[in-house]
Amino acid sequence: MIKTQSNMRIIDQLQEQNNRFDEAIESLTATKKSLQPKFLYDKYGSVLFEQITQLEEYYPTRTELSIMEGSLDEILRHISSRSTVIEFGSGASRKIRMLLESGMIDEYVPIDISKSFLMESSEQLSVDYPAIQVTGIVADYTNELNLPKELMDATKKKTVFFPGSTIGNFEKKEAHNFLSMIAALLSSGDGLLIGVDVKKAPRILHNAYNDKEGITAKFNLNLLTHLNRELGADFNLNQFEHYAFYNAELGRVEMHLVSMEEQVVTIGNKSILFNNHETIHTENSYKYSISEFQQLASSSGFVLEKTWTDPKELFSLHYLSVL
Ligand code: AVJ
Repeated sequence: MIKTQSNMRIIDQLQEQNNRFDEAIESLTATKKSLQPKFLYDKYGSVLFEQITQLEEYYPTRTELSIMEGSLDEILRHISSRSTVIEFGSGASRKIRMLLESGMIDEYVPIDISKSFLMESSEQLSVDYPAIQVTGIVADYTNELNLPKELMDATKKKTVFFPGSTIGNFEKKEAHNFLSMIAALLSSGDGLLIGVDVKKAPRILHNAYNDKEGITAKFNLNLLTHLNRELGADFNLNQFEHYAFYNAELGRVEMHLVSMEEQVVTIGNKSILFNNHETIHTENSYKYSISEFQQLASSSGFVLEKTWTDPKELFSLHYLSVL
């Protein structure tokens, strides 16, 4: 456990998982090559994602923030005072500040896979909000998650905050399982505040994942740098190209890395053959119409309290509770 401020602690659950790259090797040696999007988030990947959120073409972050600003009082009315807020994939923690400002929250639990990023933002928040206990957890929440016992106290009101449409990274079935897991974690009267990207014109979606400056391409390619460093792989970044498109039939943006020649990549004692133009599928970003998401939420054990959206219905924010 790491402590720098008296109201801050970091619990690292990732350290124990020394096999956390086994999945990467397994999915790279499958017939259809893929890599889980969580491997996008090393330190530099988290920085690049922050840059993506500032891009003109990337509407989700800006739109979600504007929805939150416009309806903040109403959102806060759903959150019980003196409650604990647990955030999955906290990243730079910009949105959470709007909730912490309210003075209603006495414990904040950010959970993120990027340790250095989590430590920095937890430290800053504990300085800025000395009355709030900040418990940062370094973990891969797509695998099993063990929250500290005292957090599981059912008498303590809890709100889970899952912004940014990260739920879109999950397959439909997995999204259902993940939401059900959160519902099971909560007690009667607790809630989930979740941001979900909405289906829209393919051109807008296409541009959001194919920005002019090429930041999304860098973000995608950095995954290979991450594997080179962590696994001693020898991916040559000049021989792979970013490719992202909207798959309308499946309602998702797909991100791939395309091998631009026939080549062999070595990872440890494994040699992986890439055909020319063969791709590694690195991310899915599912989009949900508002009613599709509402149905998913109620089938996962939640009761819909309220949905907020922006005037163009680009993005949606939902407050769900458990009975
Ligand atoms: C963090 C998963 C919500 O899917 O839009 C941004 C990640 N990938 N640009 C998304 C991402 C490419 C982002 N999520």
